[in-house]
Amino acid sequence: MATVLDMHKNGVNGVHKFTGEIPRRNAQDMYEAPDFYNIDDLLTEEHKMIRSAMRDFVKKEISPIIEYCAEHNIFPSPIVKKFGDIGAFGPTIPVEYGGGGLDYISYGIMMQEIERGDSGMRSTASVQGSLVMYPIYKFGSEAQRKKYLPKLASGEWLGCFGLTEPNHGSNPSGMETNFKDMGDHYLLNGAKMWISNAPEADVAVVWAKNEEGRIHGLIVERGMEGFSTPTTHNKWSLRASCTGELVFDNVKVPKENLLPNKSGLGAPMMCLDSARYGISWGALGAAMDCFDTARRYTLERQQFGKPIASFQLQQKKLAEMLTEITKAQLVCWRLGMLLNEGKATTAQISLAKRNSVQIALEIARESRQMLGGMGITGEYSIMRHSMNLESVVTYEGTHDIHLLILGKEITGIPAFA
Ligand code: TGC
Ligand code: FAD
Repeated sequence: MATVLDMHKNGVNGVHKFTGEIPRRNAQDMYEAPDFYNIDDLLTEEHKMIRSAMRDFVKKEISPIIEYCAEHNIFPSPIVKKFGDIGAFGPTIPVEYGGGGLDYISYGIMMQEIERGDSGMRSTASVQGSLVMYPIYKFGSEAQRKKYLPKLASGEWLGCFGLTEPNHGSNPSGMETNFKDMGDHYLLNGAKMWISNAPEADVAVVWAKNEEGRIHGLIVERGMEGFSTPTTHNKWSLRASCTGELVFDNVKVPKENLLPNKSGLGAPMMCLDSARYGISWGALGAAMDCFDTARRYTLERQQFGKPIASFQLQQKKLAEMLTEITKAQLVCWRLGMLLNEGKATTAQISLAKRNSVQIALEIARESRQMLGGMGITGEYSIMRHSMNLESVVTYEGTHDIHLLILGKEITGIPAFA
């Protein structure tokens, strides 16, 4: 049996790959979003149109296949092109590079709608937009922007982001992946672990240290000799998202693939700011789906001759869920406006990510109980959201790391080490 250390060293690998048709289930997706404080009044007509288009997309393209994919641990590859077609990749990237040229509220709304469907599907979209397209746009050369961004935006190519390593998760500054200047190319060695999209990715934005120990971003393409992306199996969370390793064994990376415009840990951290913001809205979407499912179920389900929604304990749960959802909606909207104005701080983003995921986990757990035995089945989305959120509370900075980021902001004293 593999030990934890073996798994960190060797990865949790397997070999199967699904090649068949994904059956579409005739799932009735009757989702209605809660909006208790009329947040709609804060949105523009464009925001509402984007939301309506994404909601329809999720009902048509994600809800009918997602339970099957999660149950069978299948990444629905055709979704990549479909996300590209609807503009879910890089909505804030300028139009000239294939992006949407939209604001941060639009981005948040998209992530909320997609994660309402499934956190793994939101992972696919937010990694592509915030962690692959964003660094190429922000830190890349003009030639890199032109080469990669349009293909990533359209979904012709899928990307992944390699920061975490077997020995360095919460503390990425300790990374061991490194590259040497060989004159006409760089020689890349090392390994990344827990990388969303990796097994299917065409390109990887990889963070590695140069000979002076300075962190840089490199664009590594599938097919480069010595580069492999073994799949991570045995996940009980994000089962419709593909996760893997990135292994670099003397990979010759062309010099023009180094991101020239920023180095140091601050570069990947800026990408994380954008992705963590997307998760704030996304996890809230999962919470809203759980709430809506529980509300509808309790109105229909009869016990003791009455709908279970008539019992005070059920109403208490629903009232508390709606309170937390409403507070989080306001936090996310305000954070989006601060980002639009270029004023949002990392700690503000940490507060929102941490809060949304925490309330989503609690709401998933409570709503699961409100469905009784039915709550543990794949007939309803709640158990899947619940399991997914166990990854969301860990990736992009764990719950406790975000608490420490807030603690540092409040006191001025870093308590990480
Ligand atoms: P620290 O000393 O605080 O900072 C080191 C340097 O980085 C700069 N910096 C930032 N710059 C811009 N924006 C930010 N948000 C920044 N955060 C830090 C900082 O100014 C400093 O620069 P300089 O020039 O002074 O050197 O760094 P630290 O080593 O003490 O670490 C701080 C800590 C623990 C908060 C940080 O490392 C952290 O956030 N750890 C969590 C790791 C994490 O979030 N990993 C995510 C991996 S990607 C992922 O999970 C994708 S999942 C995707 C999906 O499927 O959806
Ligand atoms: P560790 O850092 O080993 O943490 C273990 C525990 O120790 C946690 O509870 C943590 O909070 C706690 N801890 C650590 N340091 C401290 C401290 N100073 N004080 C108090 N407590 C502490 N990474 C990528 O680079 N790209 C991806 O695309 C990506 N996708 C992912 C997809 C999935 C499904 C998962 C599960 C992870 C993904 N990750 C990705 C990795 C993710 O970012 C890391 O798992 C996360 O940052 C935590 O690192 P770790 O798992 O090594 O945990």
